[in-house]
Amino acid sequence: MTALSERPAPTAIGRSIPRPDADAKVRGTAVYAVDLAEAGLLHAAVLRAPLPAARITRLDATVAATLPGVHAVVTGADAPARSGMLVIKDQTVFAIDVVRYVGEPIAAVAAETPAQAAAALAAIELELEALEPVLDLDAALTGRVIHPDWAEYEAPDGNRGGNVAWDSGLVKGTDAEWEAAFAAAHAVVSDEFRVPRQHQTPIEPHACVARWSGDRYVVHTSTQFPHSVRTRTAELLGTRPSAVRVVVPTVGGGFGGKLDAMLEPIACLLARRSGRPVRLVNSRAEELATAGPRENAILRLRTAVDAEGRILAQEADALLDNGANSSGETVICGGLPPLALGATYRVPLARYRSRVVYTNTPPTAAFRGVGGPYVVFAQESHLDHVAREIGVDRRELRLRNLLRAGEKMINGQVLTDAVLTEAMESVERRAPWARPAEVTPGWLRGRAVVPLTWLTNPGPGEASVSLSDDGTILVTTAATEIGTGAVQTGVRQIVAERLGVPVEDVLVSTPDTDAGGFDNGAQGSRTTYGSGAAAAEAATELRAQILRAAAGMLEAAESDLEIADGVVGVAGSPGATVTLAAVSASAMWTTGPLSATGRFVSPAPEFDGGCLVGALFTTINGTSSHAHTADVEVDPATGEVRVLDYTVAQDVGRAINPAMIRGQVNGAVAQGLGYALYEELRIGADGRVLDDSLEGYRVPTALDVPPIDLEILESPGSNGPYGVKGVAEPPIVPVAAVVACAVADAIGATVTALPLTPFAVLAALRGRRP
Ligand code: SMO
Repeated sequence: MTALSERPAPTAIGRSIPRPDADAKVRGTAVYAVDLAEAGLLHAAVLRAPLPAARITRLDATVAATLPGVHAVVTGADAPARSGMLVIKDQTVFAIDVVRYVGEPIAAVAAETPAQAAAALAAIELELEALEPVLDLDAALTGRVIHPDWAEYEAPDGNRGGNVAWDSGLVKGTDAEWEAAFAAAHAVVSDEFRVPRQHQTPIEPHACVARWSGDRYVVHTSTQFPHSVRTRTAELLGTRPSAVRVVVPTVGGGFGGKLDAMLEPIACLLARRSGRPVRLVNSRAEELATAGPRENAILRLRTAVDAEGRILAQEADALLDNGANSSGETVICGGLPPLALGATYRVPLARYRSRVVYTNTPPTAAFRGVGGPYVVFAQESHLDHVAREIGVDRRELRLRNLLRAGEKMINGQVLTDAVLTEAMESVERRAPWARPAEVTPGWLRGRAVVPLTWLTNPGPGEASVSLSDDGTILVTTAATEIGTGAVQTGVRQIVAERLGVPVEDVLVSTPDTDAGGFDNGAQGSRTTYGSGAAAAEAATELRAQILRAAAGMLEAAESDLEIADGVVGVAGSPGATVTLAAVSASAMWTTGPLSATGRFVSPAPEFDGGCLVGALFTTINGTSSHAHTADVEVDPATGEVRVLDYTVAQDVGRAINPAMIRGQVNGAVAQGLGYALYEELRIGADGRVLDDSLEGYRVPTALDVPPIDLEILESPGSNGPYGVKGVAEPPIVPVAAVVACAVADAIGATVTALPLTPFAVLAALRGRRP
């Protein structure tokens, strides 16, 4: 492993080239899905459920359909098929017979103007008979069953039943070992943690324009994962995936919230029914109320340690809120808590359980880091509690339990490429644990340090690379640039490096499921890694084709050729060159156009399947190492928390574009501070999401973010192109843990809930130990 600054001079790799899409975004000329318009466009609106649990006793749209300007009205009768995100098919486009959350679509209309659409919605006759809503996670375990037909839904074999959508776990060690560990323990510590929902809050809400082309649906939409939208839209509309074409304009952010089909099936139905293009855009209130946030959760932890603070055994019980159906990734990510609890620290014996539970609340979904931010918040706050109980230094306790490269993680998988101790040393050099702190008079000061192992999504991808007649390179892929720079810099720089062309000469297609092959989407930091690997393989093959063609033109051996700056030359013969444009022209009428396709999927690492019980998430792919540290101060009079400085060491495998990495770390820390201090998507006692605007739902601004110091570490991973690992997702994961542990240090009491609003801090201060 080397620090970035020690590496030799870079080529296309390791250069902080500016993003080609930045200028249009900053000037406001980029075209997003919300901006799309076309001739004959109709405006759609969705009638949403006003109650969290009810029977639909009457639904009549006869009058609505006759109103001026109205071209189509659709309800559940028009879309009876069931789907779900990868696992349990418990979702329909519209509520059928039963309403399960406030905001659930019941009907939709398309009209000439938004006002006419609104008038038509108002004219739909809807009568509901209220049912007792199940809103609380603990209560859901024994409450009214939200999906009485759960056993009939299509789903893989697994432990589920009643309001438990999915029950999985991890058991390591025999009962005898377990009892012996607790009997021999120096201390046993228990805690319970509760976290609220966090909304992704992309600047661009969900938005799409759909057309019926006569035999297929064509939908332009704001998504992170066009092939997911294609498959899920098709399933919900009862057709085959190839009957849906998904095209993605500029995307105004996703953060995990745009992995699923949401508005697309509705817009497609209306487009087919009306024969006109249909635009459907969430208002900010609809976005907050219905676009799946990070799930709220409860985590209960109990840990046995020896006198030095070494973990002997750990028990965890996690309850994750699925909301009313499995349209988001919460079920599949329900297997994450057991893995995340044992990927950073050595846990010799474990009894971990994770249940994803139905409630009468809006379905939850993926958000950057999925369950990681709260699992790590709970684990780290709990370990600090352990350290205080037994009188061991909190940093020292972490170092004693930290996994080293070559050791096995909780699932029996060997932790390769790990530099956890180096990450801890990096933040120690930059912000020493024992450094003196200047305390503002009257304020309390606290400090925390958190190490982390995180993963990279292993999913498949395909990319094609072709040589154009002007010597430029076109990458055709469904990989989607959602604002991280992963496509516009990461993939382009990798291809430029492989082919010896300037980065400006690598162009990337618009994501379109008709053009690019399958791509697993912009999720889990996989774009530069997985889509980049597919593009790198294609570029390697194209390079061989170019050299073959150029060898004939230059009458030289292929092995003597090199490509630099878009020119093929013979090593040692400065005059013998041919441009890529000339190679293209020559190849055109001899071999045909030059192009190649590459593909990638990360092979599953070996793990101990025997310890996992019903888990859908089994391995920890493409591991990267991290350490974060920060100082906070707390005003004991008002409960205000100030984060004073923040230091990150992040192992990126190989830094393709350091400036983009810095941007992702800054953004992730900011988003993590929001989760730690401000953000809570509140649901009222009536099941309604209370936060209906960004005035009420508070995300951090530039004024809330302290200086962030970053050291980029490079410990190349075995699978990624040039050794890259996932970069953009992991830096949000430890942030709430760091802030909560630092606040706990400042106030002398364990923090057991987020966010740390002034009220929460004052309440914690009142409970503080003497
Ligand atoms: S939550 Mo992300 O889009 O892997």
